[in-house]
Amino acid sequence: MCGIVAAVADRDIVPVLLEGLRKLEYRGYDSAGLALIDADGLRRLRAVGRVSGLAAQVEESHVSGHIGISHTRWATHGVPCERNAHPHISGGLAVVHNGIIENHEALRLRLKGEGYEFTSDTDTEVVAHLIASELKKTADFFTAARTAIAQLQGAFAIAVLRQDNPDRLVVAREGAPLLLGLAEDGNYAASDVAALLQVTRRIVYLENGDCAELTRDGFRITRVDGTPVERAETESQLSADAVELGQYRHYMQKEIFEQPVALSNTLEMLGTARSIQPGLFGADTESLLKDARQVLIIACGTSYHAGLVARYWLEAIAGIPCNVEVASEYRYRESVSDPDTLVVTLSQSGETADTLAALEHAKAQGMTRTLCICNVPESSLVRANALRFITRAGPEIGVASTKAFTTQLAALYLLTLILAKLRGRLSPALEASELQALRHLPSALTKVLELEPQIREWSERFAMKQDALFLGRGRHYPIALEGALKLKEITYIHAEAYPAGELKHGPLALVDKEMPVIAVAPNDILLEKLKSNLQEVRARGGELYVFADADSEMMASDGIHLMRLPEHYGQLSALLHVVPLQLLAYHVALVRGTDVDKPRNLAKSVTVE
Ligand code: HGA
Repeated sequence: MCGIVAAVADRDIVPVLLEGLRKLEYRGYDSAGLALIDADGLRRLRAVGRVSGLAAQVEESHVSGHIGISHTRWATHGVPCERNAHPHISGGLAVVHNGIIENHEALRLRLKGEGYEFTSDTDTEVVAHLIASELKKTADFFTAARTAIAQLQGAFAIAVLRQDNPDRLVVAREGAPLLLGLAEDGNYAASDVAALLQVTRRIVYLENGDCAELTRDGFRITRVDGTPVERAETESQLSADAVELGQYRHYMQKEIFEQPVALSNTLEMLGTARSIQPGLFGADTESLLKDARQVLIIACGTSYHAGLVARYWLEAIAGIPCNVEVASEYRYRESVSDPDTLVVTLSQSGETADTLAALEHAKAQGMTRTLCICNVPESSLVRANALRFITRAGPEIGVASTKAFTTQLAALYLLTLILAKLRGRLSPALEASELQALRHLPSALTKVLELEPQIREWSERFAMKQDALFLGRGRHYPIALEGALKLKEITYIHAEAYPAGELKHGPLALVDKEMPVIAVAPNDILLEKLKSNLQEVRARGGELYVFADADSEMMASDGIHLMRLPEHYGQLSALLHVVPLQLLAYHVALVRGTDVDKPRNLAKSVTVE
């Protein structure tokens, strides 16, 4: 989603701003802009579309400067167009903003009453006018900005520049990520470390409610009321390597094929051990998990589906009750809390606004046994949890999540084994064989990827369809959900998933010869039941595409297409069965010619509510 990069330094900061924005491009955005101060005063450039369009404008207008702010926008308020692109200006000041100002309507009314004219439909513009209005009461830029920010409701990260103070930037954070980067030649701020690794690894993470003033030689942080606070400086360990596509056509394809490596990296710490160390999740794992009476998993989108799979494992293997909640629902629901709940938050980026807020909500209810599974080590989520497991999938660029999902599942399986062990439900022999099964996953998954040519063939038949139905049972029902989500996200085909047993309670009415039905059919105890469900589809003329195991007793026949996964994988088969569904969505998208890595309307890390 939106990105912010800001700089005050001895060098020309324009190349730094542009490079920083490029590093954030994969998150998805619709327009880009920057503002800086040069000899002529405040300058602003904005472009709809890619950062390259903004870079072309920069080249044409030859702008340069030592202080500037920049932004990639993913519209929430007002259509994507140049007028709504950030920065927004009021008098001699410019503002960029990530997030949503919830009380923007009331503020807009008030500011209009004061005579301010609005030129955009965004919520952000009120921030610019509000600071300008506060500057009528005090000459101090930082004080005026803080006083304005104190009046904002909602979630935001903000950077402000003022012509009359050409040596300083003001930034603030409340519910959206923002950090400072400290360098020899100046100071920087951004919504993501990746944008600043080009200039520094010395990072100071702001906390919610922090405001900061940056100059070329230093910075100070206060709470919004002006009380000074200290925040620790850390050395970022993230890799600055550009994420290259290599032999692949799209990041999503690359990330699907990276899954065996991503899984071996994630599971590397298991080594050849026959028993699992609870410390994998942090030093206090044992004390926080031992007496937990239930598990509450909170997540959004694909991560939510990983949570749904884990529920089957946690209850069946560890014998612990488990609930899985969509973060945006949980955070506003009046729920019954139990302090002995282990709260597990899942997020690829660790910046998902709803998941972060839901975690805070859980903590406020007195639930302090918190654990996150996340793919970005230095993210807000990782810092907010008592325990953490970092999946080592590597940067995931494609908006449709793939390798983050399978590595989350591997981490959730480890969590299941640890809980089972702490609860006396894992014999040493079972523990050793489960660990062996995990270690074998990368090679099992490599074999599944060999199905790609057959899947490519199937994809031709889906490309002209308007709808698709996905069916699964048990822990493969969430895999059906994930398959439907992948298809929706990147092909724009309407897809729904059902537990196969629900078919005759409604969705069977949709089935006719135009409706492809995709079934996840591993060889488990529900296979016979599923086969009956599939017959019900076939009897109504529905065309079936079945992903079975090598040893499933199923035959292809008229209207039933069958593809066999190379081996049957017990509890872990969900990790394998999702892969052909990812590949199916990818190949259907290729046939339909959609923008695979940046599907319309979507963004990578969902940092707004
Ligand atoms: N609400 C602002 C910023 C949106 C945003 O943060 N997107 O990720 C706007 O619509 O411009």
